[in-house]
Amino acid sequence: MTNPITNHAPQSLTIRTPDDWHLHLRDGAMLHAVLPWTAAHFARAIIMPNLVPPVVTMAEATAYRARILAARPEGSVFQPLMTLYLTEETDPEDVARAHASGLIQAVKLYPAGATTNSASGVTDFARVQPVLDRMAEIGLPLCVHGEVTDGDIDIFDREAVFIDRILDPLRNRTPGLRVIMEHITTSTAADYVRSAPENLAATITTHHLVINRNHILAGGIRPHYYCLPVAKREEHRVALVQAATSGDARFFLGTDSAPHTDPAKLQPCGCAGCFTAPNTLPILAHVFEGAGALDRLEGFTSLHGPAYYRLPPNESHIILTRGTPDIPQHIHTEEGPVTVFDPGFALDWRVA
Ligand code: OTD
Ligand code: ZN
Ligand code: ZN
Repeated sequence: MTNPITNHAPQSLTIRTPDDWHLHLRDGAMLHAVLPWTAAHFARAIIMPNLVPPVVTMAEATAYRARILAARPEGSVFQPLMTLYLTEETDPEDVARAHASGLIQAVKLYPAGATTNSASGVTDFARVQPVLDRMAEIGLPLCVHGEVTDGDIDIFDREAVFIDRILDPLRNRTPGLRVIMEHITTSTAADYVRSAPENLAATITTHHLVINRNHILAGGIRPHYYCLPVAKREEHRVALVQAATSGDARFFLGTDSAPHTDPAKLQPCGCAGCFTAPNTLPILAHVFEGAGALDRLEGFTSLHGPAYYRLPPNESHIILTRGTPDIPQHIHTEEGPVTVFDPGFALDWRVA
């Protein structure tokens, strides 16, 4: 099935309703504008806590969850799966309570300064060890933004250096801690995930399956492709497609859909993030079909994630059909327009 445009190409595909295991919904007007796009295709999503100020405590996550539920479109049953933002002041008992109550599914580790709104992240990893130990004890997963932030490390090397200097030592001194490497961008990270027999998985974004660094920088700079971790060489994109389409249950979808208004992106120091919530499923169908792996799409979008998070897969299904999806180039928000990620190829799958 290497040529998708044959008469034998499937015309429809029914899969369990997908979940998004890494999503930025923001707050206020932006939350209201972007949530319907995710709720239209996804049953659940792991909600990233990098608001300003960040979602650090159980009380803050409770309040944020209520705001998300209130912003759902009429009739939507979308479920936000909450996370707490790990800081050096995080109280292990607050985390344990939030987990025991069913409120949170994970804690998110940002190295300080690694990405958008990560200033309150971790600098001294010894100071968060009691939280990590408690999480290992209660089986609560840690989502990791895996990049070092040292100014002397080249931005294209930050993920690989993080694995050696931070992540591998952290996992070794915290036996039993269940880790998700978020938005992996390199073959190095994919290989590292494969090397672990247990307690390690990775999310892969929509955009890192599609763009490499040339798409951002060659022939003019394209701010809408700038995100963190920054896209790497083509060989790494190919390795990510291989991992995502392999059927290996350690890899699953986390879109990292991260909306910023056009004015925030198109300036001398523009914001990082790609807004992929509206067209992720058509893009993924295209990528998986191109890899001859349409039959593995459901695992990536709907089965591997729940299995790792120890949640049941969704009972409901969605149907993808052949045809051009109706997706705008940008959406309007009270804060300004937000450009939808352009995969650079025509989409011929849509969600029925
Ligand atoms: N990367 N933008 C954002 C977050 C992610 O590292 C991430 O998870 C954001 O805007 O919140 C981005 O490029
Ligand atoms: Zn991140
Ligand atoms: Zn993110």
